[in-house]
Amino acid sequence: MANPLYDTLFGRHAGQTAPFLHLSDGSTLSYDAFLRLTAQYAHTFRDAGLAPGDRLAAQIEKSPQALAVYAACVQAGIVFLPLNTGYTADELEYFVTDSGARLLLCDGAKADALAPVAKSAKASLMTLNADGSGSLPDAAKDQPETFETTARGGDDLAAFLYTSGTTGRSKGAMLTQTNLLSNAETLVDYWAFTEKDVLLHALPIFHTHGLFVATNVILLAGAAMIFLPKFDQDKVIETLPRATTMMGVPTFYTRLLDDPRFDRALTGHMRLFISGSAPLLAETHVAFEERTGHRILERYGMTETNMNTSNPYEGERRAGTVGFPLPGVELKITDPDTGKTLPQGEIGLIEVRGPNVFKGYWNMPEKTAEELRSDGFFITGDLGQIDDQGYVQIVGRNKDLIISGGYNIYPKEIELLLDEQPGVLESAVVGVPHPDFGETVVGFLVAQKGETPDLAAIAEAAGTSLARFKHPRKLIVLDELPRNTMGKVQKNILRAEYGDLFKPA
Ligand code: MCA
Ligand code: AMP
Repeated sequence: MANPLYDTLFGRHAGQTAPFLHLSDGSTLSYDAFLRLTAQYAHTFRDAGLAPGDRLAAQIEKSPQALAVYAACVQAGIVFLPLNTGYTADELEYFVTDSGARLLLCDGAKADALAPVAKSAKASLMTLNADGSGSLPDAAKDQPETFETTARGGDDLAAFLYTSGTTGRSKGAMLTQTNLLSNAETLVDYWAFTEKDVLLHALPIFHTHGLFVATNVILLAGAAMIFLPKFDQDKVIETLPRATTMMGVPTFYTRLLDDPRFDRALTGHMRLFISGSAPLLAETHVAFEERTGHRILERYGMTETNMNTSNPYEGERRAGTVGFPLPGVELKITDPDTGKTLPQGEIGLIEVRGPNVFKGYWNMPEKTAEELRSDGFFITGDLGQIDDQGYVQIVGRNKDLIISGGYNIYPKEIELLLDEQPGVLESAVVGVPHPDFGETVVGFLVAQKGETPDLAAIAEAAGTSLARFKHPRKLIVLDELPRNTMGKVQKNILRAEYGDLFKPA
C-alpha cells in the first residue's frame, strides 16, 4: 500500500455516505464529506510549503475540522503534533521550537498571543476556530476535493506527542505509522468493534486516548462517533441512548455515578464501557456494576506505546487490574536496579515490547537510550506485578508523576516555578487523592528566612505560565520539607500526612 495508515483508516471509506460523526447540533458528517474536507486541507498544507516529514503543530479546539487536520497530515505525510488546548503561550513555545514545526495552527482567539511564538520558531501561523471558521478553512474552501495520497512506509513518522519528563524538558515521542496502525488493528479485534458501533466520544483529541485509541479504532471499524466537544455530563446522558460504546478516563465514570439519571435503564443497551489513562479504583468498578450491570473494561497504555494491556472482552474483567498483555505485545516485570526479569508475582518495573512501541524521543538520543533498551523493550516507569492467572496490576510508579483527571503532571515543572517566586526557599509538589480528578496537585513551600511568601501572587504567577490543570489546588507553607538521611525530600510523608485534604466531609 502507498500509505498504510491513510489507506487503511481513511482512504478506503472514500465515497461512503454512512455517518462518521454525529455532532452536538444534531447534524451528521459522512465519511465521504469528511474525506473531501481532508483532501482540501492536504492541498492547503502542501501549498503552504509543508513537505512530507515536516511537523504541523496544532493547538485547536475539538471539532470535525480538527480531526480532518489529523487526517490531512496523514494523507500528505506530514507529522501531526497535537497540543493540549490548556497550554499557555509560554508552554507552547517550547513544543513549537523543539519540534521544528513548519506550521502552527491555532484558534483565532489565540493568534495574537501565539504570533511571536510562531515567528521565533520560524513557523507560519494559520487559524482554525471551534466553529470550523478561520484562515485554514478560508484557504481550503476552493481546493480540490481529492488529493493524491503521499506514499509512506510503516516506519515513517505519523505523529509527535510530547510527554513531560521527570526532570528537565518535555520529550517528543515519535510515533510511526506502524505504531498507530498495529495498535488500532489489535484493539478493534480485542474489543470486538464493528461498523455497527457508535462510540460516545467526549475525550479531548490531543492525546493518545481520544485520538489514537478512540478515533483510530472507529475509523478502522468503519463505525461512527457521537462527537461531543468535551465531557459535558448533560450531553453525555442525553446522547448515551444512541451510543453502543463509550471510552473515558475514570473521572468520567465517577461523575456519571454521582448522577441519579445514570442508571440501568439508561445504560442497558450499551455494549461496552472502557476506562484508561489513570487508575480506576476498584470501588468505582464495583459501584458501576451495581448501578448498571456493566463491568467497565480497564486497559493500560502510554503515549510512547499506545495500548499495552487490556482486560478481556469475553472473560472476567478484574477490578484493580489492567488485564493481559495485548496480542503482539510482550510484557515483563523487571528489577529496577538490575533490569533482570523477576519471578511471577513479584513487584517491579513494567517493560513492554511490540509493534506499538515508539521509535524514540525527537532529538534526544540519550533519553531514548535510557528508556528504550537496545532489544526493543521500553521501560514504562510504572511498577506492577502479574498474578497467577496472568492479570497485570499496576501498583505504583517509579516516576514522579501526578495524574489528574487523566492529564499527566510532572511535579518538577511546578517546583521549578515555585522555587523562583519571591520569598520561597524551596518547594515540593505532590499529588493527593481527589474525589473528582483522582489525584490533584498540592504545593509545599519553605519560606526564605524572615520572608512571608505571597500565596496569591504565586498562584497568579502559575496562572500565566502553566496550564490550569497543573495549578496547585492548594499551597501550604511548611517550616521545612521532610528529608531522609541522604537529604532527599520524602514526598511519601507529605502524601500520607496531607492525604485527606480533599476528602469529602
Ligand atoms: C480541567 N481542569 C482540570 C482538569 N481538567 N484540573 C485538573 N485536572 C484536570 N484533568 C480544570 C478546569 O480548567 C477548571 O478550572 C476546573 O479544573 C474544573 O473544570 P471542569 O469543567 O470540571 O473540567 P472539565 O472540563 O470537566 O475537565 C475534566 C475532565 C477533562 C473531563 C476530566 O480533564 C478530561 O477530559 N480529561 C481527559 C484527559 C485525557 O484524555 N487523558 C488521556 C491522556 P477552573 O476551576 O479554573 O474553571 S492519554 C493517556 O494518558 C494514555 C496514553 C492512556 O492510557 O490513555
Ligand atoms: P501518558 O504518558 O500521558 O500517556 O500516561 C501514561 C501513564 O498513565 C502510564 O505510564 C500510567 O502511569 C498511567 N496509566 C494509563 N492507563 C492506566 C491505568 N489503566 N491504570 C493506571 N495507570 C494508567
